Amino acid sequence: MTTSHSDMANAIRALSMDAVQAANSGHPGMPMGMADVATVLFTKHLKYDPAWPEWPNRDRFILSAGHGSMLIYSLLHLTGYENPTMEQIRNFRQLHQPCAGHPEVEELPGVEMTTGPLGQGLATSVGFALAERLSQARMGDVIDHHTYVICGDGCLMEGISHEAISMAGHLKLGKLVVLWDDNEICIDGSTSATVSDDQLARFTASNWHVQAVDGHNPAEIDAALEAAKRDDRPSMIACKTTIGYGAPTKQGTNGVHGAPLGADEIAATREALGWPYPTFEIPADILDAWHTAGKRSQHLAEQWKLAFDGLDEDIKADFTRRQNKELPEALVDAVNAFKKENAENPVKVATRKASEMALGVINPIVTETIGGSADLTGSNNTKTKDQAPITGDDFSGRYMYYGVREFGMSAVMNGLALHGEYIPYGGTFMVFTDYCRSAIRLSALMQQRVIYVMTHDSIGLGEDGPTHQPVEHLMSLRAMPNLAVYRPADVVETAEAWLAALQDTTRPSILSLTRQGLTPVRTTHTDENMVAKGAYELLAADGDAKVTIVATGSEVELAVTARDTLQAEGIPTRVVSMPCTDVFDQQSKAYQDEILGNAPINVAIEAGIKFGWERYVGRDGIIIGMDSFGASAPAPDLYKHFGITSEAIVTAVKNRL
Ligand SMILES: Cc1ncc(C[n+]2csc(CCOP(=O)(O)OP(=O)(O)O)c2C)c(N)n1
Ligand SMILES: [Mg+2]
Repeated sequence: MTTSHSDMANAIRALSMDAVQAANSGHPGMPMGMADVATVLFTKHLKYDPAWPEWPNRDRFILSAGHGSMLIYSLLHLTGYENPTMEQIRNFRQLHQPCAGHPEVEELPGVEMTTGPLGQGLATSVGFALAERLSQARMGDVIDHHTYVICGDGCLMEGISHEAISMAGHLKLGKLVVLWDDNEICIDGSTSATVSDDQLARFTASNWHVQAVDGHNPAEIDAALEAAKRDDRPSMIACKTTIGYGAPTKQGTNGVHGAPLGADEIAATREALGWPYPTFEIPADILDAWHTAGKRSQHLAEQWKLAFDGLDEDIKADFTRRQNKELPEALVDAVNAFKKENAENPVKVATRKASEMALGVINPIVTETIGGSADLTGSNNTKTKDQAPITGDDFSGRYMYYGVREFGMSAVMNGLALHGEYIPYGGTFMVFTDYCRSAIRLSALMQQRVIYVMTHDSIGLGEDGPTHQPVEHLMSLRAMPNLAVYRPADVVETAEAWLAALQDTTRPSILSLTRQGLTPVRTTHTDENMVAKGAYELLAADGDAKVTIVATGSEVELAVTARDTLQAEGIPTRVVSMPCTDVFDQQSKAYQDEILGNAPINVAIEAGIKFGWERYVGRDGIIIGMDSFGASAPAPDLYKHFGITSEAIVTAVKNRL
């Protein structure tokens, strides 16, 4: 006897409503509404092997509507992944349990990314689909998979959906398939109150293939998925569904979006669906049918392993190295040679230029970097000579012209990193980290090595004025957990920051780089990566230190000049360069004490908000920085106007003596 489609879909519905009820919180409506679509996808189309979740050529499935997390937990359990177990599903949303409120990538194999911030799953899926194209261009058909997304009304209302749809259409990402849960319900009620876009026309306008189906009709869903796979454009399937399908009095309303159904409604739903089984119980025949579906692609995974084994040794070794996040051995020596050359022949350049110089060494060696910029390539200095552009017709290149889509770029970079073989880096102006921020936050939360090249990092950018001058950005980014913000002071420090960022495999980095030229401060070579310590003593005091000046990036040279003046006047002064507070905070207390020292007078200087520097110089410390937005004028005038000068340091110190 074959198990019916509806029995299989009802298993998802039952687990979802029961888990939400047990947790007394969560979102039953979406999984119940999309159960039919998900059942067709996971039993007939998605290529995956629960016994080998990391299979590199698996299809990727992204639940962009992350609030419907019980959908993916149900699917993983039913198809036979080791986790979540039924016990873990019973512990939905509990501490130290893998079935978190929203899906978290490091909790469960099979969850490809952390979702919940609406729209970002959709945008990140563009990065997954792009990574597939890049890998196929490099390795041939051994990488050949689809990327499927389930998104909701909310995902499509978010602005980032436009960036994502536009990029995917432009890049002709034909193996990206989006299933839209077209249930016409959001939290506040009917979507008719907030949106009247013709979504199909919107996707069509961006060069997508579109279809509309009854999301409760398995044959229609199946046929649409077939057609989507045949078409060489990215595909969107609008699936008309009833949110909370099966709940007699609550389905089709916002009441079922994000609250437990309640015991009575659950009993009535069991009745209505013809699901007489007890809470958290799946009859053996239905579970068997799901397990069988879960084994559908196992032979493909085995064939893939043989095909992979047959590849050239070099290609295999390189692929495995990238997947393991190991860097080519030649990198460290090459960076050290570059540092030595630049310490011995120092040049005054902007750190954005220094970054380009460093990339000139890094990119030919680390061939997994995928560079890019959000339409500021010439300003961010992100492209090196050896990088050809990636286009919809040729994915062999290594440089993405992301267009003016900062948030989209950042989400795509997350997808590139999550796919497993690439180290994405991308640039825009530092002030527009605000546009990227939610994706930066997901890079950090998901522990992904994404490198943000953020140039024009202070009032030092000059005439473009306060709209373009970051002020609070550095400190606010430093406040984000698991993000390393590097603000190097010259060419050598920039190279060290790049190396540190590349070597940090479980954390994104921001490189905060100047527009204006900087006087070199590191003119004695050492192989040691000083930036990787977070902070270090750049110049010792001549005598018993009376003053410690802590500075970052473009202000380190001001600290050096101030030290010269103070020393000349008999005031022993040390300079600490602090390119990365995040890394410094992780050093031993002994190291931190040694670097911060015990001089009676402590100064911090940075062309950014003063807020936060008390942490390093104490409440009695002198903090030279900003309290307001910037202004439009030449950079030297602005530094004077805002009092961020070496003279200001000297005067403040003398006032304390
Ligand atoms: C960026 C973002 N804004 C707001 C929310 C809070 N939120 C979660 S679900 C939701 C409504 C989503 O509506 P829809 O996508 O139609 O989901 P459905 O109610 O159909 O399940 C909102 C506003 C969020 N998770 N992310
Ligand atoms: Mg909805």
